[in-house]
Amino acid sequence: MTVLDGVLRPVVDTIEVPTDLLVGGVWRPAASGRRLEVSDPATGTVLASVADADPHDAVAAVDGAAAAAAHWAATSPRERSDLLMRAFALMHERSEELALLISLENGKSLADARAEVGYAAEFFRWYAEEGVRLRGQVGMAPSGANRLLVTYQPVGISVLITPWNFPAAMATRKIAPALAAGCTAVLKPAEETPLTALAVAALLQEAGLPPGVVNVVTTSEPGPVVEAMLSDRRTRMLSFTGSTEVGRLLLRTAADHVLKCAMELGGNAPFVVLADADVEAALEGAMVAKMRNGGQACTAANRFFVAAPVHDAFVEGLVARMSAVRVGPGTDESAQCGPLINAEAVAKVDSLVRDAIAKGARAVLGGQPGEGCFYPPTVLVDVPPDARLLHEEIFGPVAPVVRFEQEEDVLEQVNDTEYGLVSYLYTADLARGLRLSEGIHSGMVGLNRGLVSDPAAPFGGTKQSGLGREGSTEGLLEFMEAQYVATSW
Ligand code: TXE
Repeated sequence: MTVLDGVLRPVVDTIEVPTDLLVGGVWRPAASGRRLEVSDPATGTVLASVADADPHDAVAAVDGAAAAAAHWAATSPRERSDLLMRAFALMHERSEELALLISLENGKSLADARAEVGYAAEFFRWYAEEGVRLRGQVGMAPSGANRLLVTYQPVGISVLITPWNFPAAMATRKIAPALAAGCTAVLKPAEETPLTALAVAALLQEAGLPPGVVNVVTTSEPGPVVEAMLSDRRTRMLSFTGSTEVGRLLLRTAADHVLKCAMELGGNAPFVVLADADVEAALEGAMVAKMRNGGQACTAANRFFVAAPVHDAFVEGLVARMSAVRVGPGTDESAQCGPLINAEAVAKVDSLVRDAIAKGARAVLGGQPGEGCFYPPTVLVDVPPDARLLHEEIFGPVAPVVRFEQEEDVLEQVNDTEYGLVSYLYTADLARGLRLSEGIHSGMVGLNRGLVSDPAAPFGGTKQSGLGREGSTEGLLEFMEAQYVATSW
């Protein structure tokens, strides 16, 4: 058990939470000796300090991944699968402690944190199963001259960069397919939530992770540290989840080295309620799509488009449900919505709400920041088309509602965004829903569902929401390269 400072020790007593870097199978401090403080967004209390890496540490982590690469790529799919299965079982065993840790450093409610741990663990299980099922192809060239043998090889050393909003699930969604594919990896978690990532790495070690297969680098300076990782000639793959802005920056660096990239970026999800929809079901879905993680999810419903005949009933129901949400520190068992991640996030949400109100929107619930990092559930109506929050990711518990008359007009508004991650659509007519889904430019559609995430499904977006998919077989293939052998017999 590693030493923890601050208040974390008495709270998380049964889970091993290292606070150093994991490099080549060894936990060690940053070369500079610097530390990075991690605090609870609900109270501002410092929970612990972790190693604060610089570019030298980043290169050492790539050294670790490189030293393990050949051996790991040569292990059998079954061996890799067994490790992932053990990690799955351990994650379940430790789910309460992990949920508490997530809730402490991220602020989300314990219910959301428990759901995240369950979801995160499923990636270990799903890829444990999928990794042993992968098949290549054999075909005959159309000319009949030769046979075409296609097999899949691990892409190589992968740099995994994760955000703070799902600190466990975003890590396992990348680690599990990378390991199943036979890749070694360097994980760089968000500076706000490094403890969960370190706990996941410790759990993998307990499951039997060989040295160097996963390395973890925590830092307060992601720019130069990630630059050093991506510029290292041994790195072959970048898997990133975060803002479109940073994603764009990293794609430029990746271009210099022609790295394979999987990018999960921002979203601006529309939530459309057609006139024939079951309003109660739509409200239930809306609460999940909007309020999971206090709205801090790339899949969060960002814009509500509601057909005129059901608009008032929907708004009334939404206000009733949103006003009943209990806001408080995530670790308080009765809280349903925790604080936002930090003061900047509160300022961003506030500026988006102020802008909408200045342009004519009305707050029928909330609309003013709370104490500290808390922002109350907010419902805005009569939101004009030029309000910034219809075009930018809100990342908070704010629901802007737009009334529409015609189905044709709503499709145009839905697609009027640079993002294309997920859309939600409620209608009683399945054929109509499927037809509309085809006209929506997004990688995922929740048809009469407010939650789309599933380890077995290809998660990802179109347009500026990203490149590639995570989860499902597609997520495994992101970490692989097809190799074709031409031969005659
Ligand atoms: O994300 P960043 P932030 C969106 C959301 C949110 C906004 C800002 O709208 O309000 O982004 O959040 C690393 N080089 N999403 O600032 O900065 C960083 O350390 C290399 C959507 O927290 O993109 C972290 O590991 N790496 C999103 C990761 O990038 C850099 C989830 C994400 O941080 C870097 C999070 C740099 N120069 C925020 N700068 C989603 N799609 O779910 C930062 N990072």
